[in-house]
Amino acid sequence: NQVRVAILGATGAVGTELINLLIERKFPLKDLKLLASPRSAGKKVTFQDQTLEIEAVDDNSFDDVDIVLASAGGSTSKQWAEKIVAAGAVMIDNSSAFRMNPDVPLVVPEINPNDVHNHKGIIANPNCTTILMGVAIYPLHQIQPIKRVVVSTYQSASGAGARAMEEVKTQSEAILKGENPQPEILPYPLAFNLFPHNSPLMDNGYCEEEMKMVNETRKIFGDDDIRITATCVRVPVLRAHSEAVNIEFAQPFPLNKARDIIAQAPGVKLVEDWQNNYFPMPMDATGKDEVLVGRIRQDLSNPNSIELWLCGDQIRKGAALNAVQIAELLVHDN
Ligand code: A2P
Ligand code: 11C
Repeated sequence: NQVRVAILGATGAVGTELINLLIERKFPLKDLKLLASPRSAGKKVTFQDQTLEIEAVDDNSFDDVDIVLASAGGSTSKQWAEKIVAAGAVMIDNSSAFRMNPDVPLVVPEINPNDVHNHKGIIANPNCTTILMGVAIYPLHQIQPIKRVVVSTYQSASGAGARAMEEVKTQSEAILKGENPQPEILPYPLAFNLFPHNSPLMDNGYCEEEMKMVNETRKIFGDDDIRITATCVRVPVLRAHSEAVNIEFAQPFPLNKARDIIAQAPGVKLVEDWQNNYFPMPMDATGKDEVLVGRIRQDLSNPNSIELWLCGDQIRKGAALNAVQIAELLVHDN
């Protein structure tokens, strides 16, 4: 059961991690094709003992491919989706282009694995902040339905791509030298700073990133009644996102029970050392598969609510790992 895979956006932050994960998880690869823009054509990528050349995506790129892992932005996904599906491949799309399309399953394997069966050629990978929160709170929702979530995010530069990560590094060095660097990728300086998320603002006062957390969580959970409000913020961290989550139920949720459930939940690791005030940190979540969850505590202002804090690698579980897990579900089911 060997699979021919193409990565669209192979030179990007997520694309690079997709290559690593396919190798690391021993995905049954028959062939791996690395696609990007014409800017990258001919560049070489070395992993383990293999060297592959990046190809510029074109009309024939998908003719001999079974699964396309796409992470090259929404407009590139929209541009190629029809060609990918017409070629008979399944597109696992990391962009937001098709997530809310009713014909496109939106999948987090720990939450709604069976939804992969309902695809018509495209399966969407949710937004990173949505995935990380969903993996942590869905096990609680299964025991006692969640009524309302209030979430604040602390999002790393990686969510804006490899070039944004580079910008934070060079900007930090420049500021330490006393210079005043101008941002080129992100809208404002992120080094030694933070700002509300850089996605477009909507008429309701929320930005797109915040509304993704609302709408995508409802779709993945299959529950349109959950009320969610989010504040998303970009912080000068390289590649793991953090979130403060307040979760309200219809009745009190016993803390010990919540802690036991989180400790056993798939894709989650409980990280709590109350004596030493040690809880999840983006530095510790970087490179890890699990979402780290801790500081589970009673909300003093509401007997029916609990608070928790989480960190997860935005590029791995927030993007590439979730996409590879979806591909694994497809392969195992065939
Ligand atoms: P390239 O490096 O050739 O520009 P990131 O999210 O880290 O910024 O990465 C974006 C990825 O999407 C890169 O691999 C980039 O390739 C790819 N990409 C961007 N625009 C296009 C396009 N028009 N066609 C194909 N790939 C694209
Ligand atoms: C961020 N979550 O951290 C975003 C990036 O819909 O996939 C990815 C946006 C998306 O900025």
